[in-house]
Amino acid sequence: MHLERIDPDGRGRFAFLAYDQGLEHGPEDFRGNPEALSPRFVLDLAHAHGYTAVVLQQGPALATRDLHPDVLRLIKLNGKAGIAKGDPYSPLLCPVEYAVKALRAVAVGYTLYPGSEHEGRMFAEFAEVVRQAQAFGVPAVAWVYPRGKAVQNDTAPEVVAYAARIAYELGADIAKVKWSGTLDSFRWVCESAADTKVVLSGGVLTEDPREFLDVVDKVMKAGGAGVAVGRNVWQRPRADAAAISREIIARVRA
Ligand code: FBP
Repeated sequence: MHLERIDPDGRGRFAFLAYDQGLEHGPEDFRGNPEALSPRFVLDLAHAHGYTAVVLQQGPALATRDLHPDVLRLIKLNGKAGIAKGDPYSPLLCPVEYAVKALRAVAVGYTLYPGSEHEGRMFAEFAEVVRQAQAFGVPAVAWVYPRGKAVQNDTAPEVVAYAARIAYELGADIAKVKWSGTLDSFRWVCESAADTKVVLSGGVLTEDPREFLDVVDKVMKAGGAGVAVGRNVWQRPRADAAAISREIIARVRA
């Protein structure tokens, strides 16, 4: 029931435009396309191309509260900067209630780092986010990124499949995971998530957009539910960002 707002046709296909990298990676990510320093750039794209929702932290969500009211918002509830090294912990920064009532969230997101020595705190916080999200009738999306000194290879198929399964076990509606390298292995990732829908995490900008679109094709063939992409869209100048957006949406909606 609570997926309705972000899945009006009930097909279980999603194209999220992720814009939380300003916190996670810092302004370096915007250097190649300074227009993207403002969230207006991604909101314009989402408005023009029909992304399912944009992913925003509290600050950009507040700053753009009245911009493009038709564009749905997935509010990222936790986050951390990329400055400290070591096993990551990403604390809850925004409660579900505030996201829904003040920031117009139609979905909420939380990043888990399985393998980190702090995984237990994040699992517990996310489990509570799921319960709150159920109470407010919004879907909970888990970014699941195995990370920390215990994790040798975060894109190995068995590691990505485990990430997808963790999302299911904790009650996520949607899991956002990294590409596991092949169509067959990603099929196993999607199967491992059982009833939780799996979307691809975009990753670093590929110079040739066809390289990224080829991965999107494989994800959809493998049973993926779509993408949550950021840099591969908004690190391109406006015309190129529009062009790749059309291609992404066409593949996800096909
Ligand atoms: P991209 O499409 O730009 O890779 O964004 C996906 C994302 O999950 C963002 O939502 C998040 O800010 C970032 O990647 C985290 O990246 P990292 O894997 O470097 O922590």
